[in-house]
Amino acid sequence: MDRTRHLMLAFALMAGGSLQAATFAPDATGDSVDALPGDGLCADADGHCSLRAALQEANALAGADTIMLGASVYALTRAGSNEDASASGDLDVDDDLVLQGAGAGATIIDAGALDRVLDVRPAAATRHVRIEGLTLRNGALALGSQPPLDRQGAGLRIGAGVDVELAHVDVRDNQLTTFAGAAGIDNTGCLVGHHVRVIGNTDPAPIGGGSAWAGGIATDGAESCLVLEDSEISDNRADIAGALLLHGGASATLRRTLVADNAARVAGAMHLGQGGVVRLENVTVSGNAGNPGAILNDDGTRLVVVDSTITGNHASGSITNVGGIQDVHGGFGRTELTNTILAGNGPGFIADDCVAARSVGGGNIIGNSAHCQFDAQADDRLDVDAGLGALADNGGFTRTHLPGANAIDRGAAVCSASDQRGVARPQDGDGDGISACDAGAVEVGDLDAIFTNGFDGAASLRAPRMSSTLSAAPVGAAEQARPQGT
Ligand SMILES: [Ca+2]
Ligand SMILES: [Ca+2]
Ligand SMILES: [Ca+2]
Ligand SMILES: [Ca+2]
Repeated sequence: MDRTRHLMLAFALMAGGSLQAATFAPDATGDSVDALPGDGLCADADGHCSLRAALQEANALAGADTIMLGASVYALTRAGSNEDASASGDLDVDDDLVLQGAGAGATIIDAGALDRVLDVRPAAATRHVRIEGLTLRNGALALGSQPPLDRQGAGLRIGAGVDVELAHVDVRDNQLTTFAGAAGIDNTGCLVGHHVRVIGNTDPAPIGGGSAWAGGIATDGAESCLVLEDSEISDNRADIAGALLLHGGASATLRRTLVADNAARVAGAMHLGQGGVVRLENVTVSGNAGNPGAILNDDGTRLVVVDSTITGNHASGSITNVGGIQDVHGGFGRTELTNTILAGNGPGFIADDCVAARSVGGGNIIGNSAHCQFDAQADDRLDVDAGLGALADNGGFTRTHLPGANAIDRGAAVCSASDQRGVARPQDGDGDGISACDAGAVEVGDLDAIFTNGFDGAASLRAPRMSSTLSAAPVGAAEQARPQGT
């Protein structure tokens, strides 16, 4: 974009009044600063509009502006962390904004390990920021680089009072070596996302030798919120929680989401504490390693797990209490399971799959109920083989485990409207002509004959049928019909 067009955008802004939104489309991938923030002109000293210059301008102009990024790598090269006006280091967002890329695989903002990538500053009044179709990667925050309360979120930090929507955004390969906070996303505002992937964010120190609290996402405070749908949190690593840390009374909801292969000294996947309500619905928690391997429900949080699969999580370290879910409340705890498979976790010195949980809606499979203190309903199935397949692409946005005969059409009386992949529930998965809920995050139907061809678990149980509701509603259509970002 030439200088004239930048100027025309500025005139359009002024002609429409001070609150009319401006749109900036950077024409340069270099990391130059704006020559005069606030003049409505995205232009560096050479007349080019960079991402940083566009952001400086958008911050300076009142109202919700839009920055449109093309399919390029936008590398941050201006060293100087702990600066909050987008002049150096990370990119600071200090006003309502839409930041739109050309897709997570195409538009990449790379911090080159010189600071965090993106910092959405706290706001006294509610602020709305929408980020779509891009990747935030290679942020790095190191010990001593920031004041004590400013050491968080190497990929993305969301300040208090800000609503951030993420759509088709990857936050990956960010590193945090400081005390507290998360390597990937640190959130004290309200984060709502769909098709978000938080992958490979780590404290680079060995497990047990590091100090970053969360690998993937940390959410702090009763005023915060976190809702993720059709998303993935995987391969993250830190000290307290590999994937997700909730504290200070924070609540969260994950739907149709995969949490896999995260690791920590404490909770391999999730550490939940200090109150709040955490809801997992059509979620797979698989292959995480820590103590416990999957989820530590600590200190007053209510954990509601519905239509989910929690398997293959490993108790690791010098003390290995529980492989799956550990609720420290004891007795029957504050962990509530409905139509969920909790199996194949361990080994744990106390228990393999769980300590202290109650069945609410029934239909659960507990693979090893020994020492589980599980408060069961009549239709829960204890100490049976869930027959789970390997974590694999079975359709939908995220990988899943297909269930076996003990789960298919033998779940709870009531389940959610679709499974983790977006396949409608319930289906007739056992071929007896009656549709019934399957336990766990996957509802088996005719479509799975495609994915399980030759797999002798679930597929062999199903008699051929002439038609099904699934054939009329393939995964893609179901995905498009789903409400998003709510
Ligand atoms: Ca603005
Ligand atoms: Ca900065
Ligand atoms: Ca079924
Ligand atoms: Ca059936």
